Amino acid sequence: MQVVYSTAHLGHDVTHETVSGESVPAYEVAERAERIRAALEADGGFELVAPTAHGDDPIRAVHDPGLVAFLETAWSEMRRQGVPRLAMIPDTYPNPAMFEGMSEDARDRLREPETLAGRAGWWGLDTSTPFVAGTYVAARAAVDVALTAVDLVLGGQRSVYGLCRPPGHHAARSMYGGYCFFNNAAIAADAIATTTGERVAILDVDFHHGNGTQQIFWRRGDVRYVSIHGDPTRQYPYFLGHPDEVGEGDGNGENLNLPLPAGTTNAAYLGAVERALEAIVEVPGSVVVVSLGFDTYGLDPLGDFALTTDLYHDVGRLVAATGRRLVILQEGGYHRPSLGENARAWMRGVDGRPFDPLPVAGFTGGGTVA
Ligand code: SP5
Ligand code: ZN
Repeated sequence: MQVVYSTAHLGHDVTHETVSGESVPAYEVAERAERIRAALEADGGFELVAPTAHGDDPIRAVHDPGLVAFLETAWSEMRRQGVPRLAMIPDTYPNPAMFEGMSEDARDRLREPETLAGRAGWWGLDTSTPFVAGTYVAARAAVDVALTAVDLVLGGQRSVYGLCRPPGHHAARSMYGGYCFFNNAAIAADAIATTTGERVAILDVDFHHGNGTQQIFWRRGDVRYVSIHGDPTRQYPYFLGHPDEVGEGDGNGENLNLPLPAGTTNAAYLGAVERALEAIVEVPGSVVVVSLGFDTYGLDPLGDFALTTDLYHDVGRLVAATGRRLVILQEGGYHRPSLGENARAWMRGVDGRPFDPLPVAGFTGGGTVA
């Protein structure tokens, strides 16, 4: 299998994020992608490919030009405004209740502030997504990784893995957040739909609901979004990901959310995968985009499921068994020691190759570490 990878992600070298008002060591760090790259290289069955540049157009097809302009200029503007910080995290966000009672006209007159703190709050979702000097270049490279994976699949490859970092599925048309800046999977799916004229299905198996992807395709009938995730009643992104969110307009019935409880085991998870794949194969297209996260792993510090490495081999196999060509894009996964093996298991499953785990400590279920 070809794996698209760029060293540009290393420039998005965040050290801290803010969780519940407290500065903590960042979860979404460069080591994540490096662990996966190293494991796939050591496996020997994967070919690393560099991305090619795809320009702004595919990004603007999905994102608000204002968001693109903000992300492109934020760092130089921060320097110009003399903000003496290594990372930008806003503290004030426009809660919709702030505008309660205002007419649509009055709301249309709301505008982006000028100070960086205000602008970051205007475009951002949460305090866990710091912006540093190399963020924009890294986020652009992650889009190119996704679009290069699309090129390779449309060029005839059966399945290609885009090792995107930063991830993308929390980024909406006009919003960044959840460690995501541009929505790599949505940009890829839109590019596939535009290029092929076919319908596209997105399977999101990151632990978190992909609120950004859902938002982008909410009213579109040509892209179906199916997500398995921790129930938003207890987990980030908290406000979206419920089963009654089914899409509207042309997109009515094209959005499927499958939230799961804390402690979800391999067996229960496989049941949800089966339901999700039924919805995926209803879509009459040849390509499926996978938003892949390993934060469903039993030892993940952000997720609360109990999945094991072996399960990822099964899921990869089952997704490939749909017969669709796969553009597999990396999203989350924060238990760093297991990321390489989990990615290797998933991709070997897709390739129909057996998986022999390396003899390292890992989660084996039942709350034990073997
Ligand atoms: C791509 C992706 O997986 N983004 C996830 C963003 C999660 N943001 C952090 C939310 C904080 C949740 N509370 C932390 C509890 C740690 N024990
Ligand atoms: Zn996640």
